[in-house]
Amino acid sequence: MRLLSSPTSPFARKVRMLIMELNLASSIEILDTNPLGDASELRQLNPLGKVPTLLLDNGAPIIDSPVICDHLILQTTRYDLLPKKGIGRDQILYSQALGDGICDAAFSIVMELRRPSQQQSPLWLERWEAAILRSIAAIPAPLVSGQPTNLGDIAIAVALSYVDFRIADLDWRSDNTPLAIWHHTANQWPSMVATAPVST
Ligand SMILES: N[C@@H](CCC(=O)N[C@@H](CS)C(=O)NCC(=O)O)C(=O)O
Repeated sequence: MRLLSSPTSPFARKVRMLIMELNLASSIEILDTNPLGDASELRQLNPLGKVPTLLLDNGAPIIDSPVICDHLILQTTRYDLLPKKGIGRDQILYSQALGDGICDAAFSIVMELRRPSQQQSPLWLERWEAAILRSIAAIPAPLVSGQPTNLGDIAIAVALSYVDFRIADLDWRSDNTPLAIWHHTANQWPSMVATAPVST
């Protein structure tokens, strides 16, 4: 299998972390791809032109990080990370959606701030920032911090690190101390350390 990925994409990071947690690193080749550059192979596989995109050995693409994660967990039967059904599954998918939504809003802020200042929308910048802070406040408190216990933990850890990486001056910690303590430990998980983004 091949994963079209980017070193700074939080969605790709979530999948790369899961690959490590599932011990699949030797069977998935990671291909660095810049979705904002000349990404013709990416667009052929994924008309949305987004990373991550997983290419199966049979040539079929799988797009959208939650779908990729679900596929990999099903293949490895690691249902502790995402059960096949039940309330536990719903809660984990809620956390994942919250984490991914935080990343969507943070990515939008990054892109908006790259536009000429006179074209930037203060209204949208404020809406995205407010959505990030509201969502962080709504994150269900993770109980275990020694290792990621499920896909939701991975998504939340990645999202908080992406906010730190791209919107470093946003103070989300003051009002969310237990989460900040949990995130400090999560930052030391081997799969977090190995996938940490480098500024571009
Ligand atoms: N819902 C998608 C979001 C993926 C996404 O937005 N990826 C960004 C990079 S962080 C991207 O490739 N953007 C390229 C573009 O929007 O043209 C997922 O979870 O995989």
